[in-house]
Amino acid sequence: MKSDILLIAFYNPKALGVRYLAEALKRAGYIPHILFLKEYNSKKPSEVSDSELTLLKKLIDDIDPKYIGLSVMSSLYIQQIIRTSNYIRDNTDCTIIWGGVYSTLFPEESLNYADYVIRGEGEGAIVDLIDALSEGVAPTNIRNLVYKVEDNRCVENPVRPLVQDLDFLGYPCIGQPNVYYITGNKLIEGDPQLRSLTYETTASRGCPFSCSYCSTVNLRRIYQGKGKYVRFRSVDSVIGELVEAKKKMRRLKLIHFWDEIFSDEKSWIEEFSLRYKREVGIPFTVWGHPLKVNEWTIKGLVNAGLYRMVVGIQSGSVHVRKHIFHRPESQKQIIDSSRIIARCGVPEVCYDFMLQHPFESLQDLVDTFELCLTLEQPFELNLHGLNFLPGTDIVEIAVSEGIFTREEMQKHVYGSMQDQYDKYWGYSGYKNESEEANVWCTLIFLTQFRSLHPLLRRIASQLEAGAIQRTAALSLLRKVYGNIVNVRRVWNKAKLLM
Ligand code: B12
Ligand code: SF4
Repeated sequence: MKSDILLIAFYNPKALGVRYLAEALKRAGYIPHILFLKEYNSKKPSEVSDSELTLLKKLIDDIDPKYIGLSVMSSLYIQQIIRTSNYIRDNTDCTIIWGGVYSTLFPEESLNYADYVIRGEGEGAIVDLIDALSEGVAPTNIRNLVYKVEDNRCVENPVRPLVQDLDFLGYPCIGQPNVYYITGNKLIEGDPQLRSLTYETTASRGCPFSCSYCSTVNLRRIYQGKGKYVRFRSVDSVIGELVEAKKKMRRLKLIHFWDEIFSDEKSWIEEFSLRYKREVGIPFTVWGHPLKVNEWTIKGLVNAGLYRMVVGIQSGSVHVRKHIFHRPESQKQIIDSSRIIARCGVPEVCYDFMLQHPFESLQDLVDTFELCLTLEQPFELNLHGLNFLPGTDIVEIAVSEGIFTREEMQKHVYGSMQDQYDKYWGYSGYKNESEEANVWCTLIFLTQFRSLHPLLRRIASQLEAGAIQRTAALSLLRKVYGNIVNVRRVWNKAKLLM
């Protein structure tokens, strides 16, 4: 019988990457086990505890795998992965393989902790690697593989072409045997997905845009000349997966499409909206981009059951968007897209902004405020800070503009998990400490309430004329309306569940 392999995903019991890898390994005759280590917490994830590591050791002893694959998706919790990986190395004889976005972008650093690194899409490479190792063959010719040779030199094999026919990969595994979840100092057997109210999937891979703060651009560069980067599954495959998920998940209430940007391809949307409504019929959410919004697509999606759309705008300042974030959309295109979304009746719309980063002047905040006043209501705002992800173009911009030295930047991108999440949500760290900047952020936050617009305009013009604001009163207003936002969110969720 072919040997067992344990795949570990961190801070995300839904992780699609390991579920696709498990499917590929299963097809090749292996017995994949999946461990989801730690729950997903978008604001305050806790560190991997000693007793969670002990549970991991016990699990490894029980399964007795030869190979352990770690999915290293984000640099934000890289310290936790290193700690876990070192623990496995010190306490077992297993061969350690790292893969995922971080390992793809930083294979050499990853090899400090792993025996092998697989770059890019891993379905084909992991099967080839385990086949070779099991047969005692040197894996040196395997594409996507990165490994060390005797003089400690790191060899990076070329990546194989991108899988063009995504349907060929099948569906990400759910509800299979041999799935475990360690979180809150407990080990729970069984796939946590089966108990969830939501199912997550992607109908495509890749994104056509090139935002400077996003690792997607770096991934695309690695795959230059290796086939089309943005690829779509067939509608048939997506619907087939969702119908199966619906059968397995008795409590299923909502589907999240995790495509970086959801399709706007006319014939695809036409077929999808017809079949989704008929065969799946569960509300769903998508991520969108102002340049991918058109009346025809959004109407089709609403008709199919689109419940919530999150659209990245990131800044109302043309300068920040164009020159810092490398986002090509104009002010008019953003406003037009918000009108289309409103006209099509998307039930929940959320606009995403990254504020209070070191590139932002007060005028940029004023521009964001003005833009938010113009966006078609109703909408929610998701305001957060900027994470400098290692290797992204914005890191180079920050260094070349003298905002940070390379050493300071290193500290930022490899800061502790909590520090990084605080920078993302609390804007701390790079925070523009000026009282005025904070007031503008409060005004921006409040634009999601149309009834406040006359008051906000009055305060803004006083502010622009140099008048001092009663900041205590404003922060109280923000608190009150912040609570309203929270209650509205819970209420909407409750409505959906009912
Ligand atoms: C969906 C998504 C999410 C989802 C789910 C995250 C997840 N881990 O599954 C949600 C919304 C929860 C999310 C949250 C976050 N995300 Co996110 N997310 C994505 C997105 C758009 C797609 C990921 C996906 O599901 N792809 C489809 C699957 C099939 O592909 P895959 O996961 O890459 O897996 C393949 C390969 O990587 C490889 N592989 C993966 N694991 C392994 C393991 C082994 C052993 C091997 C051999 C191979 C291998 O093989 C897989 C199959 O081909 C990516 C963008 C991107 N292009 O990847 C960002 C991305 C991964 N996210 C990112 C970030 C920063 C985050 C957050 C930290 C944001 C925040 N500040 O809170 C959190 C972290 C959450 C978490 N615990 O991972 C960054 C990571 C970059 C970095 N350097 O850190 C990315 C790249 C986007 C970006 N901004 O650049 N995210
Ligand atoms: S649109 Fe989103 S996924 Fe695409 S490059 Fe920009 S931030 Fe990344």
